[in-house]
Amino acid sequence: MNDSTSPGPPAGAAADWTIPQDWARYTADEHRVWDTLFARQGALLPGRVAPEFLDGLDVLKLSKPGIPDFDELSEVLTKRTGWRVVAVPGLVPEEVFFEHLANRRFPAGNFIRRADQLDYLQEPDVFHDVFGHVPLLAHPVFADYMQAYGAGGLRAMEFGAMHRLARLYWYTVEFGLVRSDEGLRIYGAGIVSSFGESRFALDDPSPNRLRFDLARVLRTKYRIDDFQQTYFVVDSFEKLLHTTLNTDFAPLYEALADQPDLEITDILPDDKVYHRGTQAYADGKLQAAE
Ligand code: HBI
Ligand code: FE
Repeated sequence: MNDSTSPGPPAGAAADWTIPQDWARYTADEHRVWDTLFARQGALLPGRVAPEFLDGLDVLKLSKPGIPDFDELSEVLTKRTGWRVVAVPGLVPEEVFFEHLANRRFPAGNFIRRADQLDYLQEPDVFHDVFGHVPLLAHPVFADYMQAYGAGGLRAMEFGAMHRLARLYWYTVEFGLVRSDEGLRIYGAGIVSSFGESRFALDDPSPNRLRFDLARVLRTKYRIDDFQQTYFVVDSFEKLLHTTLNTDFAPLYEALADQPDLEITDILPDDKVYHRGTQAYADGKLQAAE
């Protein structure tokens, strides 16, 4: 009996919205799109991306040409961190998504963008999900964070705090940066899988880069249709996991209830600022839009 608020699974999908990946169905063109995207990011990411991401690519043998077979991927991944990759037709309702993460199942789109859409993505496709998200699931600490996030998401729904957990996901799992001895590094899947944003996120003077603070992120709005205008930097994956596991979210939600949301480009007096953005990109876009 599914919750009346969310639609049931589409035809052909199981109650948890999973579908067969049907790997044999992919065409040579679709495999070629994956190879093109992989080659572009593979050339761009070394020196930009957290080294743990590259280790994940390596361990999961993702440099093998063509769209990965989720069963093969899950074989290796479960031995490492207990995670599996399951195929879904696209975005799934929040509670279905959290339930999968809480059980160490990563729901990955089984479709890939067209060759004329390399840089534009409506919904997370197999390249965003598998190239962007899966390599870090081979890293034990990050794998535990993702499971803790899923469990936290299920609890957040009871507090009506889903929108806050969505922000935490957005500013870490999707668009997070991490500190390293050599400087800031990318780890968010939304950046890692994007040719343009893999450079913008680290090099462009436009966006803010602020030190991650849980309460701060839970108050901060985000946008889904363009490059981010603020990135949050975690000290390490260990600290991100520790914070998530050791925070009692209920009193935190209480405390945040009467604090106003923060605009995307806001910088607070007690923010630790790695870079105060010029916001030129956003202004440029806005001018273009006017
Ligand atoms: N469904 N397949 C899929 N992939 C996602 O990344 C995803 C989702 N549903 C909801 C969702 N993400 C976000 O709302 C998260 O913040 C929960
Ligand atoms: Fe994603």
